[in-house]
Amino acid sequence: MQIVFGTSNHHKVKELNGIVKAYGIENVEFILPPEGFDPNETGTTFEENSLIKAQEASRISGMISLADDSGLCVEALNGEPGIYSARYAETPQKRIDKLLAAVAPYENRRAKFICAMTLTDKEGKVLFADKGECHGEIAKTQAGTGGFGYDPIFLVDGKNGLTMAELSDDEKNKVSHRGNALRKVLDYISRGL
Ligand code: ITT
Repeated sequence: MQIVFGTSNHHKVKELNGIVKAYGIENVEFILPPEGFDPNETGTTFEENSLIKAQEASRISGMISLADDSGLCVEALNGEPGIYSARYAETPQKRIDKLLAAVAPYENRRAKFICAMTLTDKEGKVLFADKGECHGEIAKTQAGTGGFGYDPIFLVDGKNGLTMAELSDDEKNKVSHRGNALRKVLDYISRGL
């Protein structure tokens, strides 16, 4: 079964397919939305934005669709950048630099990645929604080249001081917010759509 994944971020699709493979479900393939996918992310929560993206993907493809809305929430910054993680600064490196500067005055560097996922049918009706989290701390300096986004400055709990960007793709998928969310979606799909 092909499911449209409503995103413009190719890193997410690559991760998704790795998570599906490790999960071992057969006949599920995530494909990119048709050209023209341009959702208006006007929601005020991860859940709302994942619903907006999934419904837009269903609308333009006429197929069952999944979408995620994700981001990094930093305790000392009252949960920022949160749903604005992709819009926090112009480029990935500028976003990292801005976040390191913002957290610098604080001793508390606790943070978590959140990923909300929504699965919609071909008419855009919600079939399933849930979320995944990944807990850790903001590093003092960036390290690693894997993953994307804020991975080089996120120290994953239980990984001996390694950043998310220093983990292999499979290791990241096992502990990541996206892996934790997608496995719940795959559990739902396994029970029969
Ligand atoms: P789509 O909306 O098209 O899916 P996007 O990248 O704009 O792509 P989001 O609105 O969900 O997606 O924003 C997520 C941002 O949060 C992303 O651009 C990263 O900056 C950050 N982020 C999310 N998941 C991440 C991960 O696994 N590792 C590092 N940063 C992540």
